[in-house]
Amino acid sequence: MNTLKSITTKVALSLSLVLASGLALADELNLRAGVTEISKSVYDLHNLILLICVLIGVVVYGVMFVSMYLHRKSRGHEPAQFDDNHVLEIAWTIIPTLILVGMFIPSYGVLKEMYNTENAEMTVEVRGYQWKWEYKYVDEDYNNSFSFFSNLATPRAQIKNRQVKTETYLLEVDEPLRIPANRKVKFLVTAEDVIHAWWVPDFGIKRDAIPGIINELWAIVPEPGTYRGQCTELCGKDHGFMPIVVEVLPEVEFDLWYQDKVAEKIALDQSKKSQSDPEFLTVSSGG
Ligand SMILES: [Cu+2]
Repeated sequence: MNTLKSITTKVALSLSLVLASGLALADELNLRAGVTEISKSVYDLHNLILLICVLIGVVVYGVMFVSMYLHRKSRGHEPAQFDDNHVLEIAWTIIPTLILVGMFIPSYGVLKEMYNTENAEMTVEVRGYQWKWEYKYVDEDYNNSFSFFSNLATPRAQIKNRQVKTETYLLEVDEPLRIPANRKVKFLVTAEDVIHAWWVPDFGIKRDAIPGIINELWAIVPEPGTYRGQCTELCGKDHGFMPIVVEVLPEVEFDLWYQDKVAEKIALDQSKKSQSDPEFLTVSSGG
């Protein structure tokens, strides 16, 4: 009796271990849930559709293998001779249609929300270049809009294998895109030279950056932090060297940074103007 008990315990333990490692692997291979409402709805939708597909697979292949096994030749089974069966034909037309409609309804809701860029509180133009990104903050007063490039900052020694590669290898930039937490930010995605694609997995957003076309995206990120992404359209030899880093700042901190950037931009414009326009120089030095 004790032996049976110990065997049962061992089997139960091994089964739960297999199940746990299977779940861990599935979690690792699965889509990530991300941090925004949209990325979470995409994740839930993905799980739901995957579950429906797996169930359909189990039922269809189950019926197929069971009927092949039960009606095999060695059992002396005679093949059926009927031509058509209206009940079956109607059933295999209506059931998949209902399943598709059932998948369409939740998908449509998420897609519609993903494309809803209305009521954004700020706008950033994202422009892809071979091989870097440019971010332009479109200010209400257009003259105060400022922009900067975001270049790969991974040391060359790491790329050339002369230094140990860090965890964020090829995912570091000199100046990240900064956005505020809890505010709806609209991104206008385009490109200067060839087609790129802007993707931040944790935000659940990704759009092609196409020269001459502006694609819209949006995100509300609830948690401050650093989020990383990559260009996802093969755009040339350095395609793997144009990462995306988004630093989400608490609102107050962001506003201070934004004001500094605008002030810097105004100062730069004035110094440019004073260099190229002697009259401006006279007026400003006279005043
Ligand atoms: Cu690329």
